[in-house]
Amino acid sequence: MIALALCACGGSKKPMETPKDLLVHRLFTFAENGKIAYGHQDDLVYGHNWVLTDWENDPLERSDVKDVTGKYPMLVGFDLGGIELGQAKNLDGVPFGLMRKAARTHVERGGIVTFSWHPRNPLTGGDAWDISSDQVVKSILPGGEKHGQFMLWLGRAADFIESLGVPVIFRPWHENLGSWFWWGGRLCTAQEYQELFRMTWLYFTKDRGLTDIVWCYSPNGNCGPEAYMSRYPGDEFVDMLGIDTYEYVGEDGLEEAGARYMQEIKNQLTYLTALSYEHEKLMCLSETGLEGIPDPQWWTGRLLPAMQEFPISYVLTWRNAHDKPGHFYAGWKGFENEADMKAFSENDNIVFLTDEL
Ligand code: BMA
Repeated sequence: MIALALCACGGSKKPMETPKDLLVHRLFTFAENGKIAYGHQDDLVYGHNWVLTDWENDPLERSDVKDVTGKYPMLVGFDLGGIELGQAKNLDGVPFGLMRKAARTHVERGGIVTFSWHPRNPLTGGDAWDISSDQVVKSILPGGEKHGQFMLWLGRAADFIESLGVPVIFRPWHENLGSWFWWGGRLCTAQEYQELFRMTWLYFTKDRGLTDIVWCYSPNGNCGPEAYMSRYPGDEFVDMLGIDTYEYVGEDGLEEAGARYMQEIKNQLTYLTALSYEHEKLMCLSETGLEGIPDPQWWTGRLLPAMQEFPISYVLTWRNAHDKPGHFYAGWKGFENEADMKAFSENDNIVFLTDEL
């Protein structure tokens, strides 16, 4: 972990001083001590069977994760989808005002926030999953017909992040090896993808001076190191190597799905560990989960043993939707398999908000 120690102070000998330096150092310290912080998408803003209505006057003390484990997650993830159009709510109905309040509240409590972004398709007007054209990325790069409009979109995302006033982990253009988003593998060339990532970084960092951002590159998993690096934007633009990998239950059933998932996690984190040393980057399991958690020992029997040997700073499970009953990736009060998540939260190597390092 010596190599990572260098990156914790920006790869130079300058003292750690900025909010970003402190956040990087904190993330590094988890990994250095063999700990993994736990994160949950959209925690604090809604849960499996509740949603905040009068959020301006709410102390934001509700959390499915806290209901089950007694503790808030160390990280909370939010999604910016919709900010690009200046919408009041994101693509999952979360008011951006609430998101800002929740992010600040969580950081004040000692937590860490991370942002993903499912922006709409700037060429067709469809959503992030509109893959009807393979010209979208090209159209928003300099010289492209949608470049000007897209820079306005980047501007709105930057305005929001700036308005938070707290350091964040940002992982734009995620799951870019699959072809389900308009920036995906078959929808643009590697060079176009890299230009998009660098253009985003340059705009935020240089044009807007938003330097308290930890940039995470997070392709979807099920690939090898060559594929992972094939669209890597470059060391200058990335602080953290992430991977998004889910468990899917196929016709062969839960047992096989769990075994397959564990193997995939181990394979991916093995090469990611090597890459993180080589490139002096932090690493994380940026998204994971088993939808509906039908496996009563998923947390302690699958996730924990698959990831615990690797120096990832955090793992984040996806959201507990309030409007899609089976779409949840953390326990909730009354869920039949909730005890296993509580056991996971009591493991010495898993860090929730109030846990001591
Ligand atoms: C997906 C699902 C969708 C959601 C999107 C963005 O994985 O959870 O319901 O709209 O993420 O949060």
